[in-house]
Amino acid sequence: MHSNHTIALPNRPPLLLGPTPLVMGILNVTPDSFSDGGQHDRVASALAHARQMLAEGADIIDIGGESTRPGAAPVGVQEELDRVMPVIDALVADGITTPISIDTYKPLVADQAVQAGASIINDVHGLQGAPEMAEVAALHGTAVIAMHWDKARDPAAPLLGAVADYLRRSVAMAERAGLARDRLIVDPGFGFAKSLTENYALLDRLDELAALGLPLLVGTSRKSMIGKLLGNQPEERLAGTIATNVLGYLRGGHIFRVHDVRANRDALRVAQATLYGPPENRG
Ligand code: 7PM
Repeated sequence: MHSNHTIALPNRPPLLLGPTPLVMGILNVTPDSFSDGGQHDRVASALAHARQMLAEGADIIDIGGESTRPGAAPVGVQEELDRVMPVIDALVADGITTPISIDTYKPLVADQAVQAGASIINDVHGLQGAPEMAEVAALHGTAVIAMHWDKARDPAAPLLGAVADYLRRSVAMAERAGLARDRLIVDPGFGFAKSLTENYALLDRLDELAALGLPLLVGTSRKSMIGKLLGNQPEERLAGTIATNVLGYLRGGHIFRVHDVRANRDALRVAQATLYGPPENRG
């Protein structure tokens, strides 16, 4: 059911991906999140949120300066750096050794974040937005999450083939820059230029992407594919999120990007026990 992968990371033990699901906790660093007390308060609340997600069992912390959101106003490089760098510095100063991923499509932000201690680049442009991105990853030997987001996709072409072809191009871009394909994780990009029907078809057919031979990340947490179905607000989408993640796991997913770490992790552990037996029977 789950393919096994060892993903090397700079200055860290490798990520081991296979039957045991990994949970990536989302750490949003935005001007309006949590605090109006200025820079110091913002960093302090981000650090507290990261510590909480680690206590809840997060395996990776994903830091995003919200430059990458569909429909959001683009954020400048300096603004994005001002948001994310103090938080990465604070996590490192705090002695956190859990791998940090940087959610950015900007090579300069990725480069700075990795130099400060991030070991994974989470690129919603799948290395296809800027040729320098694959070079930054290759230079530092980071892992890369290549997500599918094709705003120019032909809506008449079959979705699964289009996503797989796009991700194969991401792999080719990585290899051309000297980044080995065994450092890549792929992600179908739920909610990114896809209809509701397409998002659910992608989830149901996630197993078909296993043909790429790479580990799969699932990012559905609190997204509108759940809210449109249930008619609820983002904070009310945990049950729906868990359903998508358990199904994504059943279809071969390895990493689950979530806001609510504990509940998703609990659900995924139960799913793992169902497929592979409880820990006492697994050796
Ligand atoms: C507004 C719209 C705010 C969309 C936030 C979002 C993914 C990601 C995001 C994903 C990977 C969110 C998204 N989604 N990175 N970054 N995969 N790899 O809901 O699905 O978090 S941003």
